[in-house]
Amino acid sequence: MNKYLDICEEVKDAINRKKAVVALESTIISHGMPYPQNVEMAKHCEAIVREYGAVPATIAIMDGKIKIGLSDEDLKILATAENVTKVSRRDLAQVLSEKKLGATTVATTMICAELAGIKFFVTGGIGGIHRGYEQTLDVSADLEELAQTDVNVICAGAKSILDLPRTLEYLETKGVCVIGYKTDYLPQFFTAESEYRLNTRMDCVEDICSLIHTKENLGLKGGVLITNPIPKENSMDKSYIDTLIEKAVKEANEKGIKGKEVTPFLLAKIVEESHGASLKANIALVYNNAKLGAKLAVAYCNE
Ligand code: PSU
Ligand code: MN
Repeated sequence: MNKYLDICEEVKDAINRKKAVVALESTIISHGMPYPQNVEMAKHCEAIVREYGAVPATIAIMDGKIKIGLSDEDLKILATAENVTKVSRRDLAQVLSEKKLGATTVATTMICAELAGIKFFVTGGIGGIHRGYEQTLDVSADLEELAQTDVNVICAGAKSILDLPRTLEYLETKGVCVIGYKTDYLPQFFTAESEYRLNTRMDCVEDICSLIHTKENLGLKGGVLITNPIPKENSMDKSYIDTLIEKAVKEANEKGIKGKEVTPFLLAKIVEESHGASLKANIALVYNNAKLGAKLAVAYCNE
């Protein structure tokens, strides 16, 4: 086993017995949502994964180790500490070697999950190509990771804080299969639908698992991206949320926010401007993803 891995007993046992395990990220806790909703979300996500028959494995960087399977106390630290580093691929070796406290992004959670032998990973939304990419070259490392790391990611699409058509083009170029679960269109995080048509739609977990097995048998690298629309009853009004997003992106530009600060800034701004309505939607879609992720992990093991 990799010397940096610190896997809790329950997760280790499930991996060894080839039982269903679902990885969960921690940047969504430390940088994606305010306290105390972030820690409640993290705990309830784990409960949902269990309810659907899989073992949850939340991942973070602590004390020079990649910790997989966190205690309630660990979750509270990530949710409240001021000094949590947002760890993407670039930052992983540094944060480990300096023994700093780190929260893993989608990219880094994929790296760590693969090291541990975990095949499925649930998040809210992935990073992508930012608007204004022509000037900034701001492309999330999440996209590169999906192209090279064998972990399948369940998300609610991506927020329109990003340039979604370019994000889809990039994923196509990198050979990432994007599946719409019960939808023909890319879910747009806060809203169930968008105008961006996907190449692949699947309506049951068995079909998705069969595609994943086929990809693996072919030796094709990278993760499959399963996009799961926010439930209808939680879906927000599109023109309302789009207005808030426009405003947040404009403010980020004016303030000269750059690099890894961009996404957390936009997420916090949108929560503030919507008086918490976007946070409620965000939490609902994560729960919905946790359910689908657990079902997929179980179906994959049963094949
Ligand atoms: N998008 C969301 N919520 C999040 C993130 C993205 O809607 O919490 C987090 C994820 O951890 C993702 C990271 O991997 O932000 C992307 O950051 P960047 O754009 O700096 O790559
Ligand atoms: Mn970026």
